[in-house]
Formats: sequence, C-alpha cells, structure tokens
Amino acid sequence: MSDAVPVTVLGLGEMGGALAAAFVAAGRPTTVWNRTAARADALVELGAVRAGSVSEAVGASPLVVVCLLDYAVAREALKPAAGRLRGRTVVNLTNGTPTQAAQMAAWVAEQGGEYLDGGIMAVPTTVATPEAFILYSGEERVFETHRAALEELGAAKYLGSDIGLASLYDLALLSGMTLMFDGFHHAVAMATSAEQGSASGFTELLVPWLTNMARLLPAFAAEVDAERTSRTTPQLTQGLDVQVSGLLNIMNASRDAGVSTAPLEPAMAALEGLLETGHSEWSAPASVRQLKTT
Ligand code: FVH
Repeated sequence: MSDAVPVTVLGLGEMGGALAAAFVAAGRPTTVWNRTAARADALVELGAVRAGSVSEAVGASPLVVVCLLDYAVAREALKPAAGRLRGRTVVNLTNGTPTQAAQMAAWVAEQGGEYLDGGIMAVPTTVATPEAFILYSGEERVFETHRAALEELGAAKYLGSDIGLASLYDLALLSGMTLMFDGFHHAVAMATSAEQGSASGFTELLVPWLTNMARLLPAFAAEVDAERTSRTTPQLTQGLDVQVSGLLNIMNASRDAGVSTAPLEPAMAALEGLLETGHSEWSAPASVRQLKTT
C-alpha cells in the first residue's frame, strides 16, 4: 500500500490523461473522472480508480488536480461537487487568465477549499520528464503541503502568493512562443520561395541562429529591470536607422519573393513609434515600455 497522499484528476484529455498517468507511474493512489468515461479505460488498466461522478472523484482525495478545456468548463464540472470541497485543495492547471484564476480561487474559498492556480509548460509527451515545468501561484503553505505530489508532474516552480501570477507567466511564455512560431513561418515562407533548398535545410540554420540570439535575452531583461529599479546599466542599443533599414530590406525581399509582409508590419510600426517619440536608438527597455498601455 502506498502512503502517498491520494490525488484526483478531473479531465482526461491529452494533457489531463498524461498528468494522471504520471501520478499512477509515481505510485500515487489516483482517482480519475472524465465527461467521456471511456477516456479513463487505459488509466484504469494502469491502476487508477475510475469515479462515477465528479462528486465521488472529489470525495476520494484531499488533492484535486483539474485539467479541462477552459475555466468555464472547469467551474461547471466542479459545481456538483461544491459541497465536498471543504478541507480539500484544488490545483487548477487549465489554461486561463489571471482574472479567471482569481474568480476560481474565490469560489473554491467560498466552498471551504484551498486553491492553487497553475500553468503547464509542457506538452503531454514531456509531462514528468526533465523538460517539463509547471508554474504555481497561491498560498505558499498550500503549495508546500502538496509540493511532493506536484513534483511528480514536472519541476514545480512556485511564483508567489498573487493567485494570478501563474496564469500571467504562462500566457506571457506562450506569447513569446507564438511570436517565435510566427517568425518561423515567415522565415520559412521566404526561404522556400527559392527554387533550391528546403524548409528542413533552412531550419538547420535557423535553430542555431535563434539559439544564439536567445542568449542575449538575459542581458536585455537586466536592462529592463535596471530601468524599473532606477539602477543604471550600460545600454545594449543599436541605431534605430539601422533597425529600420534592415527591416525594410526584409519586407522588400518578402514582397519580391511573393511572401506577405503582414507578420512584420507590427515590428515596423513599433520602430516608427520609437522614432516618433524621439528615440534614435533601439533598446529593450524602450521597446517594452512602448508596449505598455497603462
Ligand atoms: N495539450 C497541450 O499540449 C497543452 C499544454 C499546456 C496546457 N494545455 C491546457 O490543458 C488543458 C486541457 O488540454 P488538453 O490538451 O487535455 O485538451 P483536450 O485533449 O481537448 O481535452 C479537453 C478536456 O476537457 C473536457 N471537456 C471539454 N468540454 C467539456 C465540457 N463541456 N464538460 C466537461 N468536460 C469537458 C474533455 O472531456 P471529453 O471531451 O473527453 O469528454 C477533456 O477532458 C487546456 O486548458 C489546455 O489549454 C494543454
């Protein structure tokens, strides 16, 4: 018999299924529930217990991990079990916004439960591997109580007591990823407009290039932090004229190659915005400040 704290997983989609499998593989008593009950079959074969209802699932464990489509679905799913949340901890790993996290935390607290919000920085195949990390926010005492279980899913990174932090960082990380993928698509569209070569061959060059450029980010970040704390650091700047001229070349070559410039237009507008506000140099703090509307 395992003496590990039992866990319940609500939601056995691609991600919820992977989370439940990780708990089972770690030897933790695991109860599972999913709207489409058949999605639990493989997990039951591995040793999980299938619950017939959300209420039964919540009642089975002090720790309830939720991974459903969105917060509206999570809230609807939890409703019938509201009376059983007292004294239990809900860890919601469903993708959502900081506002939704705060609303869910308040609702769980009204039911007498404790709440952590989370953001999964993994795909189903990397859950419980060294690549996976999961962001958490909420009361530190609650996080520490369940840290051992949460570490079974991937490195557990506690961000702070502000309940919205995990979802804010999750969405900000996904924003960085989204814009990188957009850049990849545009770069490949340009490169494959040439008769010779292939997307795969080009990507052999793109990956080391982007890896090298990503190494600059900590220095840019330090500059942004220095500005926020009124410290001074040497600025890593480039002339805005150099930036504009380079970007114009990219846009003109795109047009010549029959490739849309749409993904690049916001970048040009940002450079023009800096010029209009009197900047002559490009720097990370100026670019970050320019994006903030409040
Ligand atoms: N998959 C990924 O790579 C990403 C990685 C980062 C985190 N996301 C978020 O995880 C949440 C779940 O995503 P998922 O990949 O597991 O999604 P699906 O495989 O589509 O499973 C969806 C689950 O939600 C259930 N569900 C949907 N609608 C309802 C409803 N009206 N009532 C009850 N349950 C519902 C669905 O149940 P079923 O269709 O099997 O019956 C699945 O359990 C998500 O927030 C990602 O952004 C994943």
